[in-house]
Amino acid sequence: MKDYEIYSTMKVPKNSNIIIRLDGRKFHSLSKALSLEKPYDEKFYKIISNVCLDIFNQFAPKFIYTFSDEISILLDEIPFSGRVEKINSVFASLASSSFTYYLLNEYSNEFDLDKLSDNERNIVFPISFDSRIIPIDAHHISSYFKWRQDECWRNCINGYGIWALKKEYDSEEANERIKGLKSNEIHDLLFERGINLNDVETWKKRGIGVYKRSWEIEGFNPKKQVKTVSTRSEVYVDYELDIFNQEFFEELE
Ligand SMILES: Nc1nc2c(ncn2[C@@H]2O[C@H](COP(=O)(O)OP(=O)(O)OP(=O)(O)O)[C@@H](O)[C@H]2O)c(=O)[nH]1
Ligand SMILES: [Mg+2]
Repeated sequence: MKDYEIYSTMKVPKNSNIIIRLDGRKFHSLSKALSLEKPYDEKFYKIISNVCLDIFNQFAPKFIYTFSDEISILLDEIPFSGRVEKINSVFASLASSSFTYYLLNEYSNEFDLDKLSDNERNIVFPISFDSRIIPIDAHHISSYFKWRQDECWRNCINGYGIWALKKEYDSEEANERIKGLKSNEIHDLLFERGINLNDVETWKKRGIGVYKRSWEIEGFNPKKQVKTVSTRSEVYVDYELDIFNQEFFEELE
């Protein structure tokens, strides 16, 4: 019967870096059921950041990047002997259970989960994510993340634009109007309504990164009477990312 498991031998290319991209399933409906704040809900982003930290702690990837309901994970050491089915299923289920855990245990009061109707509850629980694997050579890593970061920025402009228009028009008309506008026109529209995207928090415009950073600490050994230098490191959640460039990825530990 083992012969029927025809995908089980499918593996990612040897010696390749991979990026795993997870995306929340039906998060548009989830955001409605939970009445997430628009265009950005800080509680939601705290949950997603915690999910990224759980992934980081279990798999020690090189870098994780998140915005909206998607998470990209850069791995230079490939788990599960590179088995595609195993990697996709484990990462998707880890994100799903982690998200559900934080939503139920840490943030249940903030989202008033007790007040959900049965219908809303069925939409929200259980949470699921999909997963895909992107094998990538070292030269294209920064282009990949720049691509996602550009999407994050587009999302930000559109998110604020539609949020502003929905204050003046019904949903259908607001959606219709935003479709016909270029980025700079949405900028102007927002500016006329007192919103300057330059002043919006960096994480909304450029996303959130999770990675390891280390620094040196100078001390003194009194027995030997010499100065000492030791290295400390921590997993860092970066809400102030720069626009991605090649150097950023070369410097990752
Ligand atoms: N209100 C609000 N909604 C958010 C926020 N972050 C993400 N979302 C929602 O998450 C959705 C993510 O987009 P998609 O992945 O395309 O939508 P989806 O419903 O998850 O669709 P599938 O991934 O195909 O299942 C957005 O459309 C928003 O509705 C937030 O901070 N506030
Ligand atoms: Mg989604």
